[in-house]
Amino acid sequence: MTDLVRAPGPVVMGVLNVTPDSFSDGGRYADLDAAVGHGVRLREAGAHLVDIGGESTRPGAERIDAVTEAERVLPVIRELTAAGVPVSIDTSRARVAEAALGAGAAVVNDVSGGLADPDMARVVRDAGCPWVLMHWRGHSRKMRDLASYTDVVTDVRDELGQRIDEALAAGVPADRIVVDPGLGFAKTAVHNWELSARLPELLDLGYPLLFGASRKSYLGRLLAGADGAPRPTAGREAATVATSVLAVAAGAWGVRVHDVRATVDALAVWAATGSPRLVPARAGGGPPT
Ligand code: PMM
Repeated sequence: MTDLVRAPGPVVMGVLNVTPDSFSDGGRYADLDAAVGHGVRLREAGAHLVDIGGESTRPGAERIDAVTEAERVLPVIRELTAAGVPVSIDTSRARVAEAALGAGAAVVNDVSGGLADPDMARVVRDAGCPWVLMHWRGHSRKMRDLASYTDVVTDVRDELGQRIDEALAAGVPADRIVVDPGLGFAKTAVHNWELSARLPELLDLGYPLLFGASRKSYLGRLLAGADGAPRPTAGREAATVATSVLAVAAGAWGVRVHDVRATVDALAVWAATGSPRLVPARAGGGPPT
C-alpha cells in the first residue's frame, strides 16, 4: 500500500458507511450482505480502496462507543479483504484502527488527523500502513462552533503541517502520510469553496492530498431550487464529479466518493485528453526527501 501513496494518482476511494445515520448512505448498508455486496460493486466500478466507516461524522452527530463501532466494521472488513478488495478504515479511534488492520484493512483514514486519540500514531507506525490525516478541529457535535479562521487555506495548511510534524515525531515515515482538507468539518460552504479554489497552496505541504467533497451539503446548497431548499444528496452526483475532476486537475492525489463509476469515467476523460493540469504538475508528487 505504500506504493498507493506514491502513486501519481488519481486514486479513487469509494465510500462505504455501515452506519444507521450517515448523511448520504446512512442505513443502506447496515446489513452485512448489503455492505459487502456494495463494497464489491465499488471495487468493480474502479475503486482503488473501499473506505469503511462505522461512526457517522455528519455535523451534530452523537458519538457511539468503540465496541459498537468495531462490531459494525470488522465483519465487513474481513469479508471484503477475503474477497480481495483493498480496504481503508475510517476511524479516529486507535483501538478500532488496530482491530481493523488485524482484520485486513490496509490504510487508516483518520478524520481527526491523529488529534482524537493519542495512541493512533503508535498503531499506524507499528502497522507500517498509510495514514490519511484529515484537517479536524473537534467532534461532530461541536464542529459548527469551530468554523472560525483568519484565512481558511493558510490556517488549514498550518494545522495540517502540525499534524504531519506530530506524525513524523511519533516515528511514522513520511511516505505513509496523506493529507486531506476535511471539507465540511468545521467549515462553512464559503470555506469549502475557498479550499477547493486554492488547493495548490495545500499541496505546498509536499504530501499527497485526498479530496472528499462527495454529495456534501455545500453542493446541495449550490444547487438549491428556486424555493431555496438544498438539492437532496441523490441529486448532487454531477456536481460531485465536477469537484473530483477539478481537484485532480489541480494536483490532488485522490478523491473520496460515493458513486465510484461516475468519477472513474470522468477521470478517464481527463486522462484521455492528456491529463490537463490547472497548475503545472509538481516534480515527484510525494513528500520532500
Ligand atoms: N468525509 C466524511 C467521512 N470521512 N474522510 C476523509 N479522509 N475525508 C472526508 O472528507 C471525509 C472522510 C463524511 O462524509 P460521509 O458521511 O459521506 O462518509
